[in-house]
Amino acid sequence: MSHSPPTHDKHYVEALASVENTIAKLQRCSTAEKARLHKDFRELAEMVSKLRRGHLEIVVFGEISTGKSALINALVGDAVAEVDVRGGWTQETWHVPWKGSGYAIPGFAESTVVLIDTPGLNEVGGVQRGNMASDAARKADLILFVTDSDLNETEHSALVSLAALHKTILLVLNKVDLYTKEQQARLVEILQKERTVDLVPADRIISASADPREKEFLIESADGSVREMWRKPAPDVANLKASILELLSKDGLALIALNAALYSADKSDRIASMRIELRRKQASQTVWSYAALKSIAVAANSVPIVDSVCGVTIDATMVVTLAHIYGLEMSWLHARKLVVSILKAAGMALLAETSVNVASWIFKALTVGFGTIVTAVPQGAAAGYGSYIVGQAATFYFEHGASWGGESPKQIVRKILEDTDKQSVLNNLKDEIKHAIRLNPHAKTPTE
Ligand SMILES: Nc1nc2c(ncn2[C@@H]2O[C@H](COP(=O)(O)OP(=O)(O)OP(=O)(O)O)[C@@H](O)[C@H]2O)c(=O)[nH]1
Ligand SMILES: [Mg+2]
Repeated sequence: MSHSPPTHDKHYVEALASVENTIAKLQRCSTAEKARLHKDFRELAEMVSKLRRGHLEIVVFGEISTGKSALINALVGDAVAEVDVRGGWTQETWHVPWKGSGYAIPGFAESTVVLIDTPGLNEVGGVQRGNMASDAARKADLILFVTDSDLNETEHSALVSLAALHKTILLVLNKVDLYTKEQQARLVEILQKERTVDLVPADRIISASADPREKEFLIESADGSVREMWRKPAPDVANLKASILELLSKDGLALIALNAALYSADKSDRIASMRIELRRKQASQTVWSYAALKSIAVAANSVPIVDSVCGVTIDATMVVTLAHIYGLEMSWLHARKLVVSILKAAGMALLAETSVNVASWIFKALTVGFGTIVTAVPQGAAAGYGSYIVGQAATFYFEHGASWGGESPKQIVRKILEDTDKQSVLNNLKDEIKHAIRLNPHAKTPTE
């Protein structure tokens, strides 16, 4: 099958490039990051394929039992979807090509319009299915938001979030056969003037009856006798179909381009924030385990802390590891310099924290329920605390692309010291030390 994407259309070309860029960004992620983002990766790949094939998705969305499935049947002109009075009937998102639409996206040799049926919102116990529906709506090029009455709270808030995503929405007031002409007009007016101001333009609120209830018809025979008969009127979705086609023929290509560009921007943000979160978590784990290691080493050797070679070695190794997490290469010498500059920036403040004299409160914190190792030498805890501060400062430095973010190291380190709750750091450190010792039963412990 040959497709010829509309390469002359600027927005289309830009949208395609933007999705492909986001995919490239994802490919540069670490293995751990990729594992977290595999769903996004699959969805972006689908988006590229959708753009290349000229695939336009209309998602039918709304509360349970508003007639979403019936609407698809009426538009397609065939009973393709199961319809039932029981709310929550549609359990899965599924799609059907809308061949009879007669619409082709300009610039494509072959394009498809698909209608996507979704499970209804607000189904009892259907949170997961509700999320499925919202996921589909987020990907939609066009949304048919179906209601059968005035909007309730759930519908209104769903509409607000879709509008916030800049989705193009047609609000369908279905089941109008159940209302008198006056009631219908009043409902449309309320929807237009009160419920959807700034959310859906007034001319995008459309009445329909996808599966009208049986009605009593009076049938007159040739002999003049009249009999009553119950019949189901034909569905009435003509206005809806006309509105959809008008919208598509005006903006079809722009819709898929806009949607793809927004989708990829959203994914790109998600990748960025997930990366920050994941790196922060890894960095924090690294800092804790090095701080524990430092405590144990210092306690075991009873060496002076701040200017001990052993101490700086551990901190510098921690810094090299942190640099690595942030995708930066750092020589050991460079790392050592950074450690020294952080310690210098901390100056008296950290020296005071780590001095033996003021370490008695640390001592107290660490004796509770814990044996020899750190209690014997309170410098151990103090040293661990120092490493923790160095680790925090180094994390800040790498998170800001190996810079102090326009501030002086002194300002940053001071701020970290101010914001740190010593007691909880020490409690945490105690747990880390226990954990480290449990993992390494051969760890040297000082004698009491
Ligand atoms: N009177 C009337 N009833 C309708 C209309 N459209 C749908 N219904 C009825 O409403 C009920 C629900 O229709 P569905 O199409 O299954 O509704 P849905 O929104 O897909 O429901 P879920 O899949 O459960 O979320 C069925 O009994 C339909 O016959 C309509 O235009 N008028
Ligand atoms: Mg349904």
